[in-house]
Amino acid sequence: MKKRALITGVTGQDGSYLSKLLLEKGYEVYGIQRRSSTINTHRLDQILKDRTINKNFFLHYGDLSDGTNIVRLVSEIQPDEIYNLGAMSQVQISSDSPEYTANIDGVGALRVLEAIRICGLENKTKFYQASTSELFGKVTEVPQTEKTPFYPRSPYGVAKLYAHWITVNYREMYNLFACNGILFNHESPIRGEEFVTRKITKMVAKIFCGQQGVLSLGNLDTKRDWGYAKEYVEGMWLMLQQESPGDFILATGKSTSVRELVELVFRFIDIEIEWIGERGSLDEIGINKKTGKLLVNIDPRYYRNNEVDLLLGDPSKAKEILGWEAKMNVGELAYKMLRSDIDQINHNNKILNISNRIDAI
Ligand code: NAP
Ligand code: F7E
Repeated sequence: MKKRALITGVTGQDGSYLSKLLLEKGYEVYGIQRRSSTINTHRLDQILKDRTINKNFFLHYGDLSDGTNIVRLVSEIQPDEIYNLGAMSQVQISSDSPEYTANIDGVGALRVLEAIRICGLENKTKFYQASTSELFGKVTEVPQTEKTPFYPRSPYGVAKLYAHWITVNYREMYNLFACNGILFNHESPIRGEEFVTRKITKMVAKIFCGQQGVLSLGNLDTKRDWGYAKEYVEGMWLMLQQESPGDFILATGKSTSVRELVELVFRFIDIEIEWIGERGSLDEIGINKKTGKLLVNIDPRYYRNNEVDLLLGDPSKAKEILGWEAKMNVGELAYKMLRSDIDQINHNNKILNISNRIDAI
């Protein structure tokens, strides 16, 4: 019998990488897809077209706000593993839709956990919750470990805090094999375009391909621990393969500011950014040092009221127990994303020479 995995959020960045990984491992993968008026399965195209694996891949319509739908799917599929990746995942937008975010990102996790109980699958189904470094928010120590106190700074962080603790509670109350993966930022060429890494690589790709554009950003001096999503989904799977359940940080252990990332990505296309104006002010701009052309400006719309200034994870526990370690550094990751964005718009086959530059960060 093939193992069966059920994935909420299957159409997202992680859902796509995780589906591929599990299919390669011989699983039957069942994904919950939201009905939408436009096609939302583009990240799954590769899988859907690949006949060697798509026969084990099944999409079902559903929504984390719909408890009866979740119960029915869990009852029909009888999954060995559930990965709860579905979420309204944009931190800033969670302030515009706090109640919706609480319902999906917080109570959504409870609905899945209850579905396992209602279906009597406590001894069969293992549960993974997509927890987040946003729980640390206004950090109380650096680097953050599994023992660092939480201090979320957004409706997203608070909703995920509920999901995190209800997962721990179901583990302790019902002996469920339930794990929280406290994942630090992880990115890829299929990262949503509203996240800062992809926003940067997409605009730099446009500029490289001769299109006009200025990169409008918010706070340049926040720092994130950025890793590669494809490696992180392997960590999710490893958590559910252990003898006993637990909570694990996945991170690279290195932090980079948005400003450094901007400089790095422009350097890949041979542009040196010079910053002009008061550092951290709304008037600060980034220009091409050689030509004086405006390339970066600050747009207050992207500033956050409750900014999370610094995230830096300590992945020692994952290394020790799971044997998991991030391999790709932020330079290689940014290059990979830029290369992919250029390939999507570039038809004149310019070659990017980035030798030595990845090491520059
Ligand atoms: P993502 O690309 O934004 O994907 C989110 C997924 O959730 C999409 O498939 C989305 O469907 C689905 N979804 C949204 N609302 C839903 C609802 N009401 N019911 C069911 N599904 C819904 O996010 P990601 O980067 O893959 O992240 C995966 C998970 O890890 C999320 O829970 C996120 O909060 C968490 N996380 C991410 C990171 C990171 O750096 N990437 C770090 C820590 C934790 P549509 O495609 O239809 O929108
Ligand atoms: O912002 C700053 C912004 O939106 C990163 C989600 O996957 O990771 C992600 O959340 C930083 C922040 O990701 C812009 O203020 C500056 O400090 O790419 P982001 P995030 O908020 O860290 C966590 C771990 C998750 O769990 C989330 O689901 O960049 N920043 N200027 C900007 N950010 C954006 N989006 N756009 C800007 O123009």
